[in-house]
Amino acid sequence: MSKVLTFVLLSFVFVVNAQNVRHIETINDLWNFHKGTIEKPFSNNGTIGWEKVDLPHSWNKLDILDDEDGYYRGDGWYKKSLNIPEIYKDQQVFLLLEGANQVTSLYVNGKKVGKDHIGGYTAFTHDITSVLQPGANDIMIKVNNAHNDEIVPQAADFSFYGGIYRDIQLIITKPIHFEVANLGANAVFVTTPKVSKTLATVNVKSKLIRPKKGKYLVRQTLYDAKNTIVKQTVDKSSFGKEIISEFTLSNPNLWSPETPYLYKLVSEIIDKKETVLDRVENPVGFRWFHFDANKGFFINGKQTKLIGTNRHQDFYKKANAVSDEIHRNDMKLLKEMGINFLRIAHYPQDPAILEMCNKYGFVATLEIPFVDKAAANEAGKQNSINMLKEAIRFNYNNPAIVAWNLGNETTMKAPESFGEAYVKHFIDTHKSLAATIKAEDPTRASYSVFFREPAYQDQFGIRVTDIVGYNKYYGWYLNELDEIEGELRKLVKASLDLNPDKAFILSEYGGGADPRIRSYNPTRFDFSVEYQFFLHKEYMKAILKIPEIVGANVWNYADFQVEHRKDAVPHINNKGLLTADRKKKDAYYLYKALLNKKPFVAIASKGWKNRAGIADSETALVATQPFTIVGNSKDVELFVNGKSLGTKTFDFSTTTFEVPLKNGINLIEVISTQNGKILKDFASIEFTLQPKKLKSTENLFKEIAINVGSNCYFIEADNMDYLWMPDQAYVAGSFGYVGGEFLRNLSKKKNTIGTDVSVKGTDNDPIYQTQLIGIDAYKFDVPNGTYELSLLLAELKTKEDNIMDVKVNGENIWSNLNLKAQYGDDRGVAKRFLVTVENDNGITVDFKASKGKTRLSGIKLRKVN
Ligand code: GCB
Ligand code: CA
Repeated sequence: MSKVLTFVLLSFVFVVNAQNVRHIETINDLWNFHKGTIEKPFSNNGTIGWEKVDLPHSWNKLDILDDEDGYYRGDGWYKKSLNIPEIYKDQQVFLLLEGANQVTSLYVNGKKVGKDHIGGYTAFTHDITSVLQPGANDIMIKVNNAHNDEIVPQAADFSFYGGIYRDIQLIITKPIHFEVANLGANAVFVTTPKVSKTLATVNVKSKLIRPKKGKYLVRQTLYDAKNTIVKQTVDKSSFGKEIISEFTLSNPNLWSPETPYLYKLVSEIIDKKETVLDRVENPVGFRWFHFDANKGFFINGKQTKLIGTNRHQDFYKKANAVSDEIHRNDMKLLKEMGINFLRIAHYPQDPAILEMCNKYGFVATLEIPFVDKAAANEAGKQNSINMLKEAIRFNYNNPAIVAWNLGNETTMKAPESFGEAYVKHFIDTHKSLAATIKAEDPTRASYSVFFREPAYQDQFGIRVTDIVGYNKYYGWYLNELDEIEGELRKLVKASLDLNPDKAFILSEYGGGADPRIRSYNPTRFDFSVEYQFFLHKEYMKAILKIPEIVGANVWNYADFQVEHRKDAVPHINNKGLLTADRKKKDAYYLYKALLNKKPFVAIASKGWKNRAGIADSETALVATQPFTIVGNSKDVELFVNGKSLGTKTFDFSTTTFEVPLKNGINLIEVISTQNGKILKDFASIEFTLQPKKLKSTENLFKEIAINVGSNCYFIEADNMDYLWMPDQAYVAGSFGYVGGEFLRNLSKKKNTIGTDVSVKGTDNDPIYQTQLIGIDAYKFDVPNGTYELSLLLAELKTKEDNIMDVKVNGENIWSNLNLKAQYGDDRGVAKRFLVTVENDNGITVDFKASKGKTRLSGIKLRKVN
């Protein structure tokens, strides 16, 4: 009893003391920033013309998204005057930069400090004590994000944003302290060499910066999750030597995805009088794990299928300058979705990410940005090794991490195409990196991720890590949805045939979805939210069926910005389950229904609020459309405008109702019960009912917009959610096209609808990217009246000349139209015409080519009078 009391008191004393032994503060506010090179950086020219910025900061926040190719890659300068607080006598002062992309030089009072830091994603620390002066100190930091042959990434499907995009910490210690700058920023290394249900060993390696003389001790104190001391040891330190502290704990609370129990380890330097001189905290999680190539991943003896996502550090219009709050919110949304696995791709990320992986129980892998291609020269190899060491040392004490990944799709650019010297460095880099992982951290698996068939990698002998990952986009870049399971089985078998003991992770899979694109007839590469939903459903079925897929990560948690991407939204890779500004897409709810353990039901498409459709019949005042409901209960009842449509049973957490929708607001409600708990979701849908016959007197025609050449609806998000309907072949009494074919993308054996050209002069690329080629006419069987007719056109990547005439009801409205000659390449053009219909014949728009082919991307008709 009395012992417990002493411990409680002790811990109280420590907390008070803690303030006094190591000072850490962020210095993010009010930097002066200048983009570009500076002739005389240290001439006293002040900061006139400099911009005031706060960290995290990137100078590429907006230039990724504009219509111009490329983004600024060069120097950026940060400058600040800093008064260093006097905390201790003879204090040591450090600057820790959590991340700056990608070469960073530090100058204090005009003097260069240390070497340039190479690599944009790892933390590093400089000791600035010797260059400080009393009072104000000039801190200048130059960051450069230009391409550099000696630094990875050389190429990748993400943007290499420049800037100091993570926190800077000012760290002040006493002259005696735990080493701060050990290749990065951590020098206390915690492992748990033996863990079982009954006993765990903790091993702590540390190094002291201390005077030769004097007796200094290292005290390790382990606290449980209630902040109660459960163990304490004290070890002697001798000058210049690493200190190893080791102790055991019986009946440890184990860390696992279900119960991510964390202890806290406080490492202190004390003197004979037990005065605390320095203090460092680390999380400790007790778990043991292994990968079995046939049976899967085991943690604490329990087989656990690892399911989760990949994640980039990227946010809409913020580049990579993402706050800790956003990082933590991402992790919270993933927790809500129910994952137990996170691939931190394609580079080390903010400490906030791993903090939350530890707390939420996400098993994690972490990698360096050796992506697509090697920096194939000696310096490039050394830089890669160094980066990996920094990554491992800085992130070492996170129990969530189970594997270090040396690279991603490193054979993306066929090595042999760069010649022999490249191949040699390339192979050597893989081997050295794999060896570095084993040397730095034998407690975790080494890992590498590829995308080509296993045999391709083997010709170079680069499948040298403990486990392997594959990125495969069946049902997207290649193959159709119904081939996913078969293809995955073949791939896993090929990998295991070559290396029977290397566990297989499906490190990436997914497909793009633009929340503005919706379809009841989704097809591969149409970027509809619905296609993405079906794709993930097929993948999850297959992944859960194949035991040799030890783990899987969706590509990607959220959409991210890439300069060179030309998808539905140019510059955005939209394979996210959430948008780049973190709005949930339908597939997010599917995963939540499948993975999260709490009772859950949702209308998957509730984010799609403005809808339209053609009335079921000439006299009907409703149009019937499918609604998919997701949930983890047995069944669900759906109500539309208060009327029940009955109850349906979930199959693989999904079920679909055919719902009649009337013109105006429709309230959809779903109700389900699970273990006596009532679950509900609802959506309010604003519906535009289009008459089946445009001359209907019950339901008058007002306006229609058609996404010509597409099976998809398109929502003009930045235009009051204005809705474009999918196209149809002409139906008498209604509307539609006559003649022509949907434009298809035939490259890379895709044969998909539409094309992936970034269209100039518009944000509504998907309207223009889909079109009818060789169209003869577009017809609307509308009543007499005056109409506003809009035609949307674009000539995308055409070679030959195309000239056409457009007529309405026989009258020329647009003659000798040569889009390319008159408007330039790849530009969206929209024109409005007034048309009067008097003879009951409706509207026929005729297209006739005098050279090449006719085309049409979108058409809109509005009755004016
Ligand atoms: C991959 C890459 C990833 C890309 C992704 C894609 O395999 O590893 O960086 O973003 O494919 O979307 O194509
Ligand atoms: Ca179109």
